Amino acid sequence: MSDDSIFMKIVRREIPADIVVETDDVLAFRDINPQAPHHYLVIPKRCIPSIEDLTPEDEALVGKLFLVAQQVARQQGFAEDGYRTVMNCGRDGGQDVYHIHLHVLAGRRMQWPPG
Ligand code: DGP
Repeated sequence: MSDDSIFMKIVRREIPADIVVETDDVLAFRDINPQAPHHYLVIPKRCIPSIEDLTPEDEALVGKLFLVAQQVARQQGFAEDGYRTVMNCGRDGGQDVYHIHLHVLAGRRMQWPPG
C-alpha cells in the first residue's frame, strides 16, 4: 500500500518533480504548492507513512533528511539567511501526504507561532 504514495511515484520517476538533490536513500524536490519563495520537500526513498511509524532502525535515515536539507539550503543559496524545517504528523499536525517529508522553507521571514 505504501508503495502507492504520491511521493513513491516521484521516487520511481512515474510523475515529474523538480529534483534538486538525490542521494542513495533521500530525495529533495520543489513543493508543488510553495508556501514561501523557496519550498522544498526532503523525503526518504522508502515510504515511512508518518513520524509515528519511525523505529530505532530509522534513526540514521532521519538524520540524513536534515543533512540533505542543509545541502539544499547551501545549494539554493539561502543557508546564510536561514530557513525553517517542518515535519507535520497526523491530522492535527496538518499532514496530507503519508510518506514522511521534511519541509524546507526560506526566502521570507517566518512567523511564530505557526498557524
Ligand atoms: P503535508 O501537508 O505536510 O503532508 O505536505 C504535503 C506537501 O506535499 C504539500 O506542501 C504539497 C506537496 N505535494 C503534494 N503532492 C505533490 C506532488 O505531486 N509533487 C510535489 N512536488 N509536491 C507535492
